[in-house]
Amino acid sequence: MVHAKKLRSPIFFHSATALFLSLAFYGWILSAGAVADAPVRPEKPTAPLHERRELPRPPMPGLDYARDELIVVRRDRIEKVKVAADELWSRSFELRRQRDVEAVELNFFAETQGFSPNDPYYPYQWNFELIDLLKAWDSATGEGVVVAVVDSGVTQVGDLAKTNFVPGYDFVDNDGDPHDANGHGTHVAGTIAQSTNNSYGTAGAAFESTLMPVRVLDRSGRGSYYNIYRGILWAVDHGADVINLSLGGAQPSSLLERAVEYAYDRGVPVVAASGNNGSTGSNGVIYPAAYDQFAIAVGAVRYDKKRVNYSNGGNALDFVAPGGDMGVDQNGDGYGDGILQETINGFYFYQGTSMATAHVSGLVALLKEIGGSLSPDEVEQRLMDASEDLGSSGWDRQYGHGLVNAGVLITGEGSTPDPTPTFTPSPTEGPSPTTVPTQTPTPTLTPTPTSVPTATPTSGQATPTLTPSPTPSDDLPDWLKSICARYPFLRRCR
Ligand SMILES: [Ca+2]
Ligand SMILES: [Ca+2]
Ligand SMILES: [Ca+2]
Repeated sequence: MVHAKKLRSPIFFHSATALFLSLAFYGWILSAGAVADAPVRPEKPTAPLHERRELPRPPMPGLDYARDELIVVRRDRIEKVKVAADELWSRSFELRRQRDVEAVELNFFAETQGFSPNDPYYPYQWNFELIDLLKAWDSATGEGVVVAVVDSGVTQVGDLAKTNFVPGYDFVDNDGDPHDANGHGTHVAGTIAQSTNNSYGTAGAAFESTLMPVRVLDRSGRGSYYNIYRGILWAVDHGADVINLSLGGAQPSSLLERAVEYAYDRGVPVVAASGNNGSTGSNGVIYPAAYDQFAIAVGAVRYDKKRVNYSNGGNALDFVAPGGDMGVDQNGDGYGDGILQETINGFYFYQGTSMATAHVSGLVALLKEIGGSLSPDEVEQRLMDASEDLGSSGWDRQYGHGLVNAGVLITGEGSTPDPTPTFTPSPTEGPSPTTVPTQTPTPTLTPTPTSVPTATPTSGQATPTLTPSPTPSDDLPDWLKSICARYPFLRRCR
């Protein structure tokens, strides 16, 4: 199993070297108008890991039942019988042989019949449940809202085939084909708008929104501030309604600040990653997320809603969203708790503030569908009103205003917004160009892909149903077939 610690691969600098490099790079970037491809950070990107694991068959919808109970229908009464979980089958067989028993059934659970997608890997998307997306989908799916993914490009993999796109641009190769040579941008795009309810793969947060792929990061997941600047401006000028920036660098830059200000001034919310090197000092948030006035900075929590140790905090942090923690399996599905989407080479769990950022961009798309022309400040206020306060009471450096919640954001129901006044970071604590990074400058603009479930998703059920549709194997004896028709998940029936 992979540990989050290892994934971060921090590279620490001797402070004198760091000072030299930061000054050198800052000066260079400012004057580097023509040098488009200067790397913004000298350190190596975090290497992708290649642990391959096959995803098991997703559970069938409707197969939720009490694991230690049988319902016995006798001629004159109905009984609920407690049994050991591993004896469900043998006990049901025994009971059925009793003379007065007319039927033995599992004690199934029913549920409300709101929209639930049929994507077979949806059951692995704990991250969507954590922010109550299902509740939002009855009212909003992002239709008509253009989300620019300014990233490593987007490749239209199988589970983006039914997703809406507008043309994008490739600032790395300077052409109109923003394909993804890294995998990061495609994964992020999946979280925002994976084709959903298409009986394939996973779901996306705002699956009827329209993606605008803008490629500014290369094959290794790196990109120059200059290209990022151009990408943001291009997205604004070409009709983006929301800009997702699952990227950032440790160095402040007037270029990046101007870019996010440009978007803000034109009413386009910019959602940006807080960084993955675990820094939570007052200046822990990376750039451009740290430009608090213009960008919505997003950190990461895991399944238990705790901040993940890689997630940067700081005065500029606004919200947290699910970013995942591959080092634990708190939801017990047999996989480290990453964020599962399809990327260029299959369905991967990734973790990072990049993933968290994509969730918030998706939520902004949902909000903009129903809220019309909300300004970036209004969007942020709505998110704030719909966030679940975590950590110390009110705004704090590790969780910002707390965990975003799509259900509350879109339906206005579900939890009580925290009325605490918002924190205003002191301007004197702001970054300066000569800041010596005391922590790792954020590794790359990429998160850390981890285990790779092999991607041959089986077709999902068209509609969840309360009775399983059995497919007993032909090898079974007749007497067993009839049992398996009712209880196809029993060990002897597989
Ligand atoms: Ca899908
Ligand atoms: Ca898990
Ligand atoms: Ca708090």
